[in-house]
Amino acid sequence: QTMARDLKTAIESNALCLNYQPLMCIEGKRVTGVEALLRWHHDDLGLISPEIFVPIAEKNGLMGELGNWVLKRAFEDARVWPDVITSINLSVLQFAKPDFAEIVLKLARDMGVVADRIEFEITETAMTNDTTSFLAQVEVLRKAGFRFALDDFGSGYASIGYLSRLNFHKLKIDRSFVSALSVKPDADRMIRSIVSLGAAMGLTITAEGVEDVHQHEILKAVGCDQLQGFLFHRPCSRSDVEAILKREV
Ligand code: G
Ligand code: G
Ligand code: MN
Ligand code: NA
Repeated sequence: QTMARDLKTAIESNALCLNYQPLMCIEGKRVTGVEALLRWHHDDLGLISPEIFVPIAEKNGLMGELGNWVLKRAFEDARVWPDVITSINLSVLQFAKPDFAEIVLKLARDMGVVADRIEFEITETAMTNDTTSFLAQVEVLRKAGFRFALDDFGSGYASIGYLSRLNFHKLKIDRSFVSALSVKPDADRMIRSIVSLGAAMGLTITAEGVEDVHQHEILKAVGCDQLQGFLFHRPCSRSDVEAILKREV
C-alpha cells in the first residue's frame, strides 16, 4: 500500500505534527488540560485525518513507531505547560509490545515529565479483545502515576464490568450524545445516566464535542465535570496553547 509507505516516510521525516485541543472546567472559563491530536500533511493529498491513517498504521505494523513519535513529541510539549494535564491518545495495539509500559516510563524519566500531568486516552471500541498484557501494562503505568481516560464512551462495546476492572480516572462521553442534545428533546437522559454511572465509580466525566451554549447549559445542569469542543477551542498549535494559557493568568 502506497499510503502505508508514505506514512512510514512521514514518521521518519517529521511530516507529522501534533495539535492540541483545550479541555475546560465546567464553567468553560479555565483550561484544565489539552488533548494531543495527530495531523499528517501529505505532499499530494493534503491534510489527512487520523481517522484514516491511524487504522492504516495499525494494519501495517506501524502503530508502534507512530505511537512512539506521538509520545515523544507530546512529552516534549507537555513540559512547556506543566500546570495543565496533557492527554495523549493511545492505540491498544501499542500495548501489544510487552515492553511498552517500560518504554513510556523510561521516556518520561529521560524527558523529565511528571506522570500525573499525563493522561492516556484509550478508545472503548479498541478494547474488545481484552488481553492480559494490556491490563497488566495499564496497571504498571497507573501505579507510576499516569492517568487513564476511557475515550468515546457509549460508542463502543466496553461492558460496565470492564469499566470497573480498568480503574480509570476519567470517562469521556462520546460526542454523538452531546450533538443529540440539539436534536432530541429527551437526549439529556442518556447523559444523565452516564454521569451517574461515572460518579458512582468515582470517575471524572468529560463531555466531548460541545458546540453550542444550549448543550453547555445542559451538561452543566446534569453534573459533568469537564468540557471539550468547538464552543471553547478548536485543536490548535503548541504556540496557540501557550498564548491561551498566558491570557488566563
Ligand atoms: O483530531 P481528529 O478529530 O481528526 O481525530 C480523529 C480521531 O483520531 C479521534 O478518534 C482521535 O482519538 C484519533 N487520534 C488523534 N490523534 C491520535 C493519536 O495520536 N493516536 C491515536 N491512536 N489516535 C489519535
Ligand atoms: O475520539 P477523540 O475524542 O479523540 O476525537 C477527537 C476529535 O474530535 C478531534 O479530531 C477533534 O477535532 C474533534 N472535535 C473536537 N471538538 C469537536 C466539536 O466540538 N465538534 C466536532 N464535530 N468535533 C470535535
Ligand atoms: Mn481522544
Ligand atoms: Na473521543
